[in-house]
Amino acid sequence: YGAKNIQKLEGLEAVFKKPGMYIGSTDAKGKQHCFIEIADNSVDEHNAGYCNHIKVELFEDDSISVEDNGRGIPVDIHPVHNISAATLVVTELHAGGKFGGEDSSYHRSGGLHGVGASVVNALSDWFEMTIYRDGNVYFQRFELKFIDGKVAPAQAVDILKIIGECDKEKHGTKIHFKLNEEKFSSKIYNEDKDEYEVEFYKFNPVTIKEK
Ligand code: 0RA
Repeated sequence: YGAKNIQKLEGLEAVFKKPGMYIGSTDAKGKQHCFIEIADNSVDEHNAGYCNHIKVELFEDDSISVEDNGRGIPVDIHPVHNISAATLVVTELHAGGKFGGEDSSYHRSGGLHGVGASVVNALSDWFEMTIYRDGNVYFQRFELKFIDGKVAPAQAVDILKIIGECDKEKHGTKIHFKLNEEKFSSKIYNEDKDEYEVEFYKFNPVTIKEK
């Protein structure tokens, strides 16, 4: 574990300790914000012209999945960090802005405060990323863990791995996460049901599924 990794862990611990600093609040609005952070990445991919379908599923365990048919988060190994680009995106604070530099297609256009997927990962009991690219299905799961009595958010259960094959033509990204209930005062994603419905309506079709 190099100094760089320790830094990263501290960053996500800070998110877990003071979520409001990163997502505004820890009520239903804050949960909604987390969903939007994830959905915005897919919307960005749509705006870039690579994705024409975004599917959102709200599960009975209160977890949410967002799946798009974009290019899929890049899976190549970062030469400096020695981990996959996709892992960096979901574990490094503001990785979206830093990752590829000026020319990178990896910059955010939407986003409320641009805090990104890593913040949502830090606040999630579990967070799963599935990427479809070049006929391969890549998968990585993260969990919130307590190590020596200290919280360690977004701990990778394993590295990003190929778990199967898919149609060569298939490409896209699916993020499925369950926020940590103790961090949020609300069970649901918006106290105002109308507004809740409106926010999700943008991402129709929405299905509610049993996990
Ligand atoms: C940067 C480059 C490429 C894809 C993405 C970002 C990307 C990120 C997310 C996050 C959620 N859905 C996404 N879809 C795409 C593609 C780079 C390449 O293939 O050359």
